[in-house]
Amino acid sequence: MIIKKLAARAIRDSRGEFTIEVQVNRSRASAPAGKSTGKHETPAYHRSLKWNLAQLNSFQELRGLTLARFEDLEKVEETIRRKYKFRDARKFGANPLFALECACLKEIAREKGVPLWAVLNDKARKIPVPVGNAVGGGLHSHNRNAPTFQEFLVVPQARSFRENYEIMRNAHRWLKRQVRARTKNDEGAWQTSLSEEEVFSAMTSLARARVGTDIAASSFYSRGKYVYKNKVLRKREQIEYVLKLIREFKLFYVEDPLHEEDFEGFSSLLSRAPRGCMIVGDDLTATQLERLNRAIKLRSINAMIVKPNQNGSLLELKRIIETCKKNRIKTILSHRSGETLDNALADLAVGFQTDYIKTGISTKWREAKLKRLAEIEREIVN
Ligand code: 2PG
Ligand code: MG
Repeated sequence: MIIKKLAARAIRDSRGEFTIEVQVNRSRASAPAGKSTGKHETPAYHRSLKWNLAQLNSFQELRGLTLARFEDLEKVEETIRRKYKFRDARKFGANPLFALECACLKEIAREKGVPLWAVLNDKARKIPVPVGNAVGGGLHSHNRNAPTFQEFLVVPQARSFRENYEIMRNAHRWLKRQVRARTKNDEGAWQTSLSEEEVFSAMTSLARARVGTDIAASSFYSRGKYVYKNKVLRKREQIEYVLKLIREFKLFYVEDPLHEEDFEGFSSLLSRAPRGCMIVGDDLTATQLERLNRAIKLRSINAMIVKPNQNGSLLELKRIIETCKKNRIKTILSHRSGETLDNALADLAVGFQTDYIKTGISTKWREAKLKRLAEIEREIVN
């Protein structure tokens, strides 16, 4: 594939905010946007969205590049480094870099007549298990009385993706009444006024699914304490509280139980958590290899969220996922709370063979990824 046409434009995401879409020849890709962003994420843009759009629209040096496989993204990154004298292409901005690289991969796939996942790994056979956000609180909620925890997650237990999707949809439907919800939040999860414990309690009766949560603890951590609606906990108390919830509600998946700098707190929690319970880093690791290496050294996590636009470079994403696999850390490829209709996340999860994919359950932005996963399952089986 030779880059002939390169264009970038601003489009609106699911929250109605502007984000970037990049077109390479006939393929387009876009980047999502987070709200509960980690402090250590790669900045979304170099100067601004406007600056990155102008740069991409006049980027002559990228035109004429020949790309045939995933590893050729190195040519794209090298061209960016050279033009701007950056030591690292990610300095260009995570969103434009990710959208550009993803559009290149889509165009390679289109020209070859293969699905996108096959450009990453044509031997991929496993469809990741979906982790679906069913009930929400924290920063993603517009309800003042929402629980402090950000996400209440359904982790279905069937063998096939088709069945898993069905389980998640049923759980989402059933939970509406259980949590007395009328509206959905940014990710299509139900908004509720119930407490953390009440939501977990409803979720324990779900059939064929385990229960998870994204505590997103950095979002309510202030001056050394965890500030809830109705209580304030110190670090030690927060660890005890999370352990109590894990035991009482048999939580299978716990993301960001402590704030984003507390590698030690994560390790003491992990060392006391029941076997098989996933202690997941998101804001802690922020999809950065150095932070993953630190988490490995300190045994802080046994699972990690990987968000393409928390990093920007798909080459680096591959290194991160490989490092996780080598160290028996489960991987979860994840959407953002502000999403576009791009469904590439599904192909990336299959291509990278991550263990899980966190995509939400309801609304068209989340369904785009889930429907694509169902389609990939059919492509792989046939
Ligand atoms: C998270 C994400 C996605 P955001 O914290 O895991 O659910 O939120 O995109 O707002 O960072
Ligand atoms: Mg998170």
